[in-house]
Formats: sequence, structure tokens, C-alpha cells
Amino acid sequence: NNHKSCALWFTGYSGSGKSTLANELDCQLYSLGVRSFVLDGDNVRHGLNKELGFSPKDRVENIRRVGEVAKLFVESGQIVMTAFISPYRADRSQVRKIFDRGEFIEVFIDCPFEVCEQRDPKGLYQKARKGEIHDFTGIDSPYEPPVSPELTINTEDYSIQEAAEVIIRYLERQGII
Ligand code: GGZ
Repeated sequence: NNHKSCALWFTGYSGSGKSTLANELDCQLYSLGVRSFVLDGDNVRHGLNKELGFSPKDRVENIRRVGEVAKLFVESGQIVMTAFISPYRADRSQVRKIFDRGEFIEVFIDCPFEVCEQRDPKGLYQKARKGEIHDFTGIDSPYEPPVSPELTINTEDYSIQEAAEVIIRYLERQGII
């Protein structure tokens, strides 16, 4: 299959559906014969970024490294999806700069904070509310939504399936796949 490569950079709150959507897309791309890979907290924060926590400084370094790794995947000819909160606008625009034009696709996973807190799949919001964990995004740590993302996906009203289709169509329109 003769496809181009790019980084789909998901950003949004914890519980917004970034990893779920990235993994669904990964499956759909596989069935289209497109080589892809998902980078998320599960495969990066336990290894490469083991020593990093959630202070502003550590998040900056987390995102910088993820950006560099994503770049390597793009150089290898793949479509890489990154599923990190990446709360700071400045960090995302730094990452954008290391890519060629059109290779960095910022995807805002737009799910209201209250909905993410309600979902609370790992019980982390509840812990943060009780003060058991600190520096939690949306509670005592900021989230800066993108100003002009290539794509905005509302995961409150749309299913993961529908959201994945929107992204596939975008990749087709851009001539990437
Ligand atoms: C935010 C936290 C925190 C704090 C642990 N703040 O739902 P999850 O569990 O799987 O997604 C969250 C993940 C966020 O890591 P990222 O690497 O994406 O963050 S960043 O881009 O800001 O560097 C959550 C869990 O880690 N988690 N503590 N304090 N999320």
C-alpha cells in the first residue's frame, strides 16, 4: 500500500477518549493496509518516560520526547497516533515545528470537562477531588484547548466508530491514505 506518513496528535482531557479513538483508528488503518502505531501513556510513561510525573516541567519534557519519537515513526513511513493530554499550547506548537507542513495533524478531542469527570474510568478524578493526587488536569492543573486544530472531534455526541470515520475521510481528502 502506497500511503504517506503523518502524526495524528490527539489532545484532550483524561477520559475524553484519546486512546480509545487512537486504537480504533489503528485497527481501521490496519484493515486498509496502512502501517500505523499508537503512542500513549501505557507504552511511553512506563518505559521511556518512567521518571516523569505530572508537574508542569515533567509534562513539558514528556511531550517533547513524545514529539521526537513521533517524528521517528513518521520518518519510518508510518502514521503515528499520539494520545497524550498535552495540555500546553506552547508545547504542541513546538512539536508541530519539527514536522514538515501537513505532516502534523492536531486533533482536538473535544469532550466537556464535566463529562470526562463523570466517566472517570480510572477513578482518578475522584482521587484528585479528595486531594489524594495533585496536579490533575482540569482540577488543579490547566488545560489549554487548541486554537486552530486541523480537526475537532466531539466524543460526547459521536461514537468512537463515527469519530474514526471522520479522521479516515480527512486522511483521504489530504491524500495521505
Ligand atoms: C492528569 C494523570 C495524572 C494527573 C495520572 N493529571 O485517563 P488516563 O490517566 O489514562 O490519562 C491520564 C494520563 C495523562 O498522562 P499524559 O502523559 O497524557 O499527560 S501529559 O500529556 O499532560 O503529560 C491519567 C493519568 O495519566 N494521570 N496522574 N495528575 N492525568
